[in-house]
Amino acid sequence: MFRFLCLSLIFYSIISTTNLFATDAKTNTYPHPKKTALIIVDIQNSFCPGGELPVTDGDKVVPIVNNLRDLFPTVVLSQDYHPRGHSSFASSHEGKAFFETDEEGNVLWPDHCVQGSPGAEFHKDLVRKEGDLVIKKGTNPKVDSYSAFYENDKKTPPRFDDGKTLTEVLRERGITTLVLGGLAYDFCVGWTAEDAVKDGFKVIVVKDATRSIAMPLPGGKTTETVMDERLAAAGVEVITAEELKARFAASAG
Ligand code: VGL
Ligand code: ZN
Repeated sequence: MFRFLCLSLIFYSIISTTNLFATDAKTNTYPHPKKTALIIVDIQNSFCPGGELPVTDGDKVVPIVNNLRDLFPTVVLSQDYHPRGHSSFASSHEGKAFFETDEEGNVLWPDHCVQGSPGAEFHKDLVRKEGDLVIKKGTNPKVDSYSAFYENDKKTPPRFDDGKTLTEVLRERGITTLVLGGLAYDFCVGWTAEDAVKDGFKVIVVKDATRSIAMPLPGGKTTETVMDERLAAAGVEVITAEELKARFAASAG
């Protein structure tokens, strides 16, 4: 009997240690889903087919993002929200066409996401729920903001109506990891991902939940291939929606 008890104890310890290790391995390869937030970047009419700055197949990300959102207790939507006559619009610069750059090298765009216009609204099929956080950006007439964390001056954060920054709100909720999708990969998604890394978050971009503007650059590169390189250098993981789901399944419970 004593022998049996001892053996059971040994077995029990082996099993529980193995389990412990398994749990550790899982939490190491994937942080807890409860500490992970989804950031849906700029899925607005201006960036979808028919909009003023359409991203090819921009609307195709809508069902993919809709399908992912229930994995996350915190969902943030960023909204590009420019005042009329914004400095990032080519129309505000005499003699400039869109996709050219201004005197400081900033890319100039067609008028888009103008406050109060249909272009600024989220795509009609994008699922939104009570409790979603909406962060508006690009509201400063003089400075553009590709990122939802910092304007293009790299220091002024866009703020929620209560004055808090996105980083503050995410930290309050104990969020350590961010999953990003939306438009456009090579501008607002990519810049948001880079700033999130700077503020200490682990960042995953779901590539098939994004589309790129893909402006051609000298040397055969595009703004998309350059962003691939930038995100790799920043330590951002770029994976597919299927891969993300598999990881969540593996780390659940
Ligand atoms: C964006 C250009 C200008 C974007 C926003 O959401 O990627 N791109 N404003
Ligand atoms: Zn914009």
